[in-house]
Amino acid sequence: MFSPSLPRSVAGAAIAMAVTVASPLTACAQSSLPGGGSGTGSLGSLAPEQPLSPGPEVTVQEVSGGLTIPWDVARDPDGLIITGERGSGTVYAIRQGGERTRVAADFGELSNRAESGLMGLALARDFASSREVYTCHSDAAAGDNRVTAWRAADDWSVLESPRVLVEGILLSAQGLHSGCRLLAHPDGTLYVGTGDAFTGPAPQDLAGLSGKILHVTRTGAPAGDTIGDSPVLTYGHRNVQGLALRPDGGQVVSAEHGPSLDDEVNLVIPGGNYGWDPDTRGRYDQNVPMTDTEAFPAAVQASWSSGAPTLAPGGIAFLDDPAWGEWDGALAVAMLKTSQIVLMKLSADGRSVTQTASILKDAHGRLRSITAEPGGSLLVTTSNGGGTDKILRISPVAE
Ligand SMILES: [Ca+2]
Repeated sequence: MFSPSLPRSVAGAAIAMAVTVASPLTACAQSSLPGGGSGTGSLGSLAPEQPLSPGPEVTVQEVSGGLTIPWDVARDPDGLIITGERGSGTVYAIRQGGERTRVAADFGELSNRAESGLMGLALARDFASSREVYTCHSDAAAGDNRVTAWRAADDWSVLESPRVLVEGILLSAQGLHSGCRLLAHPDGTLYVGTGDAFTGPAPQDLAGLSGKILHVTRTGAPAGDTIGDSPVLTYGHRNVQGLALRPDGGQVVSAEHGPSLDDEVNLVIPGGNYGWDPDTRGRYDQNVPMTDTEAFPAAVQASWSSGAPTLAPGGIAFLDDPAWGEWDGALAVAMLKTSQIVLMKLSADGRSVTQTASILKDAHGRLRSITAEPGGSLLVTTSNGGGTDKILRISPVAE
C-alpha cells in the first residue's frame, strides 16, 4: 500500500530517480485542425455554435436501467457487466439477459458529497485467474479518496479480502474534484487519475497524490517510472476523469475537465507537468491556464483542448474494431455537459488530434463512463440521476 506518510522506499527511489532524470519531456506539437487548440483556448474551439460533424452510424441497446449515477462500468471475461452507483456505493453484476444482482462490498462509511463516493472500478487484466477488482472511493472516516483491491467471489455475490493500495488522496470538504479513474494495464500495474480536491497547492505539490496521475503495482508500490519514490507519474492536473490505453501503440491517454474553458486530452508522459497551478497566494484561483506555459515552460501541451466553452469529458476508450471503419482506432470521449460521445483521431505520436466527430448527441443526456468490449462495442453509462440512469451498449453499423 502507498500512503503519503509512509517511510520512503530506498529501492524504489533508486529506480525512479534514474528514470526521472531522462523522462520529463516537452510537447511541442499542437493541432491547428478543427478540434485542436492551444493551452489558452484561442484555437479550435468546439463551441455549440459549431457543432461537430456527425460520426459513424451506431446502434444502441439498453443493457440495464433504473440506476443512479453509475460512475464506471467493466466487463468480465464471461461477458458479465459490473457497475457501481457513486452515491450509494452499491455494486451490481449484470448478466447476459439483463438479470441484475447486488455485489456486497464493505466500503465502511462512504463519503458521497458532490463529486465523491464510489467512482473508478476496474478489473485486473488477469481477472480470469486472479478475480482481482479495483475500486476508488471516498472514505468518510479517513477523510480521503483511496484505491482498494478486492477479490470477487466466483458467483459475483461479494467483493472480499480488501487491500488498500493507495490512501491519502485528498478529499475536499465539499467533495469536489475527486478524480478518480482507474486503468488496469496488461502489465499488471494500475494507473489512477486524481483531482486537485479544490486545493490550490495540490497539483504542483510532488509530496501529495492529488491533481496527479499515479502509477502503482498491484501491491500499491510505486511502479518503476514514477517521480522519486512516490507513485506520482504526472502532475499539474485539475481533475482527471478519463484514462485509456491506446491499442497497439502502448500510449496512455487521459482526459480532464477545464474550469470554464479548455478541457484537455493529454498523452501521459512519465514525469510530465501538465501545467495546472490554481494556487494564488494560498487561494484556489481557477482563473489560470489549464496549461500554464509561462509559469512552466516545459509543461506538456494538451493533445486536444476544447477551448471555450467546455464539453466536460468523463471516461474515455479507444475504438478497436474494423467495423468502426475510418474511425477504428479513434479515441471516444464521453461528455457530461454536452451529452454526446466525441470521437477523436489522434496523430501517431499521440500529441495532437487530426479529426473529430460526434455520436449520440443529445440522445441520452449526460454520459459519464465508456468502456470498450471485445467485438468493438462500447459500454456507456448515463449520468442524469434520480434512478433514470442506464448502461448502454453502442455498436458500430458495419459499412
Ligand atoms: Ca494541462
